[in-house]
Amino acid sequence: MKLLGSTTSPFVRRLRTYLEGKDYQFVNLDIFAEADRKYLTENNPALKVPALIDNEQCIYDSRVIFRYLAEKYNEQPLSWQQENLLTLIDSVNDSLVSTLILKRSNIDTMQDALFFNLQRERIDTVLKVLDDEAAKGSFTQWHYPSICLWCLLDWAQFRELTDWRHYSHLSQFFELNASRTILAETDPRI
Ligand SMILES: N[C@@H](CCC(=O)N[C@@H](CS)C(=O)NCC(=O)O)C(=O)O
Repeated sequence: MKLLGSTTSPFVRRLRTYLEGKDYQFVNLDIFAEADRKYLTENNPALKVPALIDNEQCIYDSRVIFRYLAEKYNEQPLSWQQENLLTLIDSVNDSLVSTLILKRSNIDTMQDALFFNLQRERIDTVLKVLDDEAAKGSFTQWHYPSICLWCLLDWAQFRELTDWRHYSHLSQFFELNASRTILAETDPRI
């Protein structure tokens, strides 16, 4: 089994973290370089990472890949509440990925314009909800939604995209899990 990704993608890191101890090969791509882009196109025409190749089966999108892996390893599917948490986490992740790409396109992402205002509003609203969920104990266990949340927070910090440190429950959740070995092994800074 091969996981196509990059070391910096939070969507890939969540799966590498989930796959800790499992037998698979991580294929590290430079998704904006021509040669790797060709390989990525052949395996995921949506041109995004992650993608998973398991024998003849190729799966795109971290969410679908997680579903595939949970079934493969006979693990419990996520509850509807966890699916919703994942949707919230992904919504911030997607807004921040767009923000990063716009910044790299030399666009002022702090400007007062509809698209940018919508992203900022979503990010603030969702982080507040996730902070409340952390306070209620939704991320007490180290399950897939917790992994996804941790990878999002660390990536937002790494890329300096949004400051979430004033959310005390998110900060506490982050610190509590920061010493996990797999998170050091998948640190995008190394
Ligand atoms: N919904 C996708 C999102 C994946 C995604 O946005 N990946 C980013 C890297 S963090 C990417 O490949 N971006 C390339 C692009 O947008 O062109 C998933 O969950 O796998």
